[in-house]
Amino acid sequence: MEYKNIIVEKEDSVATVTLSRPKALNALNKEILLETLHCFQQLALETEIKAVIITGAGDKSFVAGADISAMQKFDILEAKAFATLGHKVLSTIENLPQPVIAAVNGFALGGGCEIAISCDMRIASANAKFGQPEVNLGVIPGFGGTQRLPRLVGKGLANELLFSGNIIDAEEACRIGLVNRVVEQDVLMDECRKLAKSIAAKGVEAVRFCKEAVNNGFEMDLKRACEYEVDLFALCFASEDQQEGMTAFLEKRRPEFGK
Ligand code: DAK
Repeated sequence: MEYKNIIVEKEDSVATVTLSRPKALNALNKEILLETLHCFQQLALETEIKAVIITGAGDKSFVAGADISAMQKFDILEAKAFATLGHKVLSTIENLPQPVIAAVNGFALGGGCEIAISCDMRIASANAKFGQPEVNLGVIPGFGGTQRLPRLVGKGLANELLFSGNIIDAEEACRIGLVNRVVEQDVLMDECRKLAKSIAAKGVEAVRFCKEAVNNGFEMDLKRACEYEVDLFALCFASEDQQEGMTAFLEKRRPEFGK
């Protein structure tokens, strides 16, 4: 599939996906959502890719939300189809076997904030702004914001953002746990690549099982979740990386995973 609204670059086992509709601050219409869905479905199959970064084109916006001009005339069925597509994209990102880092380089509003939340980790530039301003438009978040945001920052703080539509800056987003850390914009991509490469250098199954354990275990009661962890821990012992990691430790050398 040829992409018109996203750019995909691959280097050193790390894929960087840049959402690019600069004229609309990278707002999400059906086309960019379909391209993003296709892209992440492909990445899921690419075993040589071990970590993914998602960012927005330009230095002003990650994603300024769903495309308001596209949504304005939706009827009920079109709205449902659009929200369903958005959910599919975000759950594909969330469940991608590889870890996904959001490099939030500016506005992350509405659907943009929701994309960032569907990623495993978020690093923001100092100029980033976050919010769920849908109530200003007479709608609610349609891509999982009412569900993932409370799970990430807690119900009270999520409710404040969701009910007021307030926009917060990167420092405040970091304070409430919406982003992992804030860096200057000129080093944002370097920081994300550094993190992605450090993850890519680890045992691929171990990282994958960590992601599965956290994501799936989060929705279970603790007892069941711990049993689930036991199963995934045991499964690691079917991998060559377990042998290599432990042997390398005992031989006092660096492990060479994926050989
Ligand atoms: N959609 C379409 N175009 C957008 C856009 C958006 N979300 N955000 C910005 N743009 C466009 C602007 O219209 C403008 O286009 P031109 O006028 O130049 O043609 C261009 O990007 C530059 O924007 P501004 O001139 O406004 O730039 P400023 O720096 O002055 O302001 C801003 C930046 C991000 C503060 C402002 O653009 C803004 O407030 N944008 C809207 C932010 C927003 O409300 N985002 C949330 C969108 S709602 C659902 C499905 C999904 C959703 C809900 C329900 N169902 C189906 C039920 C999700 C909803 C959302 O995400």
